[in-house]
Amino acid sequence: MSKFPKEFLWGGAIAANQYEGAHKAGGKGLGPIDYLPNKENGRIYAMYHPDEAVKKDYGYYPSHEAVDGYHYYKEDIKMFGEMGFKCLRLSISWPRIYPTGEEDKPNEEGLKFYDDLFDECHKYGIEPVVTLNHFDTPMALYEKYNGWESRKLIKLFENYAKAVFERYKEKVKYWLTFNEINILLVLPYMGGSMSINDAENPLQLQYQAAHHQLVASALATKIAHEVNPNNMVGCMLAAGETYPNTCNPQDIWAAKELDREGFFFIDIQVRGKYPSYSKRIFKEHNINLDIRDEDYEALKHTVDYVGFSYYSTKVATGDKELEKKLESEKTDGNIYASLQNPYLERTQWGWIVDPFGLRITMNTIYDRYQLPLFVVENGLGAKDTIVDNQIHDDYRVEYLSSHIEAVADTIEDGVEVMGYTPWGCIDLISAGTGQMSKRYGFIYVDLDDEGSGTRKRLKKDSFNWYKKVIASNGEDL
Ligand code: P53
Repeated sequence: MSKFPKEFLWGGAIAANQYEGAHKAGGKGLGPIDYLPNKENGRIYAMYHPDEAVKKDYGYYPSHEAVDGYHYYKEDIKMFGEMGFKCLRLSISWPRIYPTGEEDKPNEEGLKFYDDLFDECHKYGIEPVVTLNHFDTPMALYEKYNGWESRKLIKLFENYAKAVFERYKEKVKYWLTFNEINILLVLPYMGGSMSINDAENPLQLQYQAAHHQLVASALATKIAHEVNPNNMVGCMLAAGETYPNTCNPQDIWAAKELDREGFFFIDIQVRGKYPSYSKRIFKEHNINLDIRDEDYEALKHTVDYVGFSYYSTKVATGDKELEKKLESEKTDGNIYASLQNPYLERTQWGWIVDPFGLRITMNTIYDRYQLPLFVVENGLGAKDTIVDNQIHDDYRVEYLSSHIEAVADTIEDGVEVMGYTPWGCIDLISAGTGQMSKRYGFIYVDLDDEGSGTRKRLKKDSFNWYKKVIASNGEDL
């Protein structure tokens, strides 16, 4: 018997800025990703120095055409349908709807595009799961207001959210507000802020921007429920438990503190108020937030479920000397770097592979919030090779099946799980590196790191494997 509930939402996940391309089509405004170069031209550096980066002409920008989902979506959704997807997580590009963020009326061409896209999903019985902001705040708002550092963004986001909730009332029921909202503290430019690196007290600006997003997220949740009481709105955390490097209490504390950095956001989105530990953190870092009475009211509009991405766990130490010594040996991972974990393997990009960690992470989150969880990102970024027009990606199948097994165990632990949408169900541009060669998909896209290729689609072996997984409701792994 399958451990997964009958209505379990199997699917996949993509995001506008990494999938669609067509960065100026239909009146679209630009977003932050449109200014980031590929890895060879220093994408990581640019993410930390956006002021410098936006002035440069890098020649090639991976997001501008991406995998051309804007023109291929019918073909792609048909293939998702063939795999039996019950849902598709995708994002609406805010600058497609409000090119500068401040227009009086939404851009009809942008709205129409998503209308057609959602219709296409429903043709195959695929329920859209829609992220309102996946690294996609209109660039004009970065330039004019330093993005989310400004309170102005709250109202502008509300307008945008209201426009799409009303427009897609009959077509979309599942929403997520901000993708990996905790990214603001790690990669502020991706999260929606501009000038943080030169600031005297960067954390002051980051937490103020976070506050504005949290209020905006709560107000969007309120509107979603008013527009349609059946709407389900989730928050979205870049998750992954932090393990202590040893059983030294200092290490335990360091791990707890790092996890709280992310839980800070979700505590507010789920509980409707600031967590008690935030006072001490603000005091330690000399942070004084502008929080108004109306904000406290707004925050009371809490989410219906907790969405999260999971790629790996991380390891922390409270020993400052050791931390410094190991700095250069740290391994990359989804937004956070980590000390090595000697018990676990790593991917070609150095990310720790830890399926059991998914069960641990989900149990922690559920114990904390007792809300349904939705695994809205998980997956293996790997190089694929084509042999005789085939791609034998058994490594991807192994990664995903072990993680799905962990989700099944978590369900047996008593955790409510709504669904599972592996990241990049079709190959797309990597957020962290801008590479095409870091592939996650069941569907291969013919495109390389420099933007050359036909963008033709090709099924990988994992395509038929996932189809079987869905057909058996997670039994046949
Ligand atoms: P990639 C980096 C920067 C921003 C978001 O990551 C990230 C990461 C991870 O390095 O996290 C999420 O493409 C994000 C997706 C992203 C995915 O992880 O760097 O929500 O947009 O593509 C995977 O391999």
